[in-house]
Amino acid sequence: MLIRSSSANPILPSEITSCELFAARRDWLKSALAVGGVAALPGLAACSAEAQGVKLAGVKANPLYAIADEKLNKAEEFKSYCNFYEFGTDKADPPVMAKSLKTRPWTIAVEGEVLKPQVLDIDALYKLAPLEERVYRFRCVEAWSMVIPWVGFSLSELIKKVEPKGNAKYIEFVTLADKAQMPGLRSSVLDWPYVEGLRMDEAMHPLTMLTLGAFGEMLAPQNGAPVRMVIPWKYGFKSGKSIVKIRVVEKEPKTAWVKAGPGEYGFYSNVNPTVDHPRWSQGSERRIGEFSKRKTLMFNGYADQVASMYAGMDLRKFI
Ligand SMILES: Nc1nc2c(c(=O)[nH]1)N[C@H]1C(S)=C(S)[C@@H](COP(=O)(O)O)O[C@H]1N2
Ligand SMILES: [Mo]
Repeated sequence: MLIRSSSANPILPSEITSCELFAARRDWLKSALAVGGVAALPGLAACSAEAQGVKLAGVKANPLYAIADEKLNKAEEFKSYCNFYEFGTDKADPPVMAKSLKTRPWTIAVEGEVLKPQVLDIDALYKLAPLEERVYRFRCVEAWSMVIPWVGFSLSELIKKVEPKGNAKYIEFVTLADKAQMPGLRSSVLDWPYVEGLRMDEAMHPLTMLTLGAFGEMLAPQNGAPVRMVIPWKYGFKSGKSIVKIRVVEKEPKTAWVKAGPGEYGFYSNVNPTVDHPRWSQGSERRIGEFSKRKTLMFNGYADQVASMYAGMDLRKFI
């Protein structure tokens, strides 16, 4: 089991959440130190709390989701090898281009076929349910993978609160599309905003995680600050980053990747080593940091927990 001392250096996100506050501290530090040495201070380059690597307090490791015999990736690997097309299509773009993403104020609207629609402030989201650390395998369709200690809680905690109506069949995640902050939106590689979705039973599955942090810290901007999805048995692109809206809907959402390449991507996108992507064999994967390849597991190793949701479905057809 993974033991992580998250009570060391406990800073509540609500204590340091605004760019203004950072600016004020910076100015104070500058004058306190007078000229010299200011550039070496942490936290001067960027604006958002997340960019500073703020530690999360009160996070408990959930032993149900530990992975016994696979090593965690390094935080540096996770933070430097990223897919976040709003900040550029190269893996090295988001760590640089997302630095100044403004993550406060930030709200997340939960609406649609629900009895109690809500607009939640990001800091209220931190208090919605106890923060858990869960170690999940994460598999990108481009056949690389990592093992990440995520911090957050089951999405079902939030969905329960809005009370879906009887006709609620799917959930749609809409992520930030702000031209002023996201240079990647100038490209038409995807139809913005980046939209992803899940069937209701998938959304309510305990593994499906609303994620606020990783490696004991708030999510870095390039990893989807301030809030993203993580669905460990599906390809990485289902895990939308920097979410602003969750819609509960009746019909299967049109997702950004299905619109961009219906011949390459499907709505379900379950990790499946027996069905290849036209451009990447899905039978094996390269774990970032390892040299030789390893075999990809059905449902990314989560078959015991999730396979029953797809009983009777032809997974060659419903990709
Ligand atoms: N908004 C948004 N979310 C996104 C993406 C994106 O381009 N935009 N890329 C997806 C893809 S393809 C992957 S593999 C994961 C990568 O997450 P990571 O960079 O934090 O490892 O984010 C997913 N979420
Ligand atoms: Mo991906």
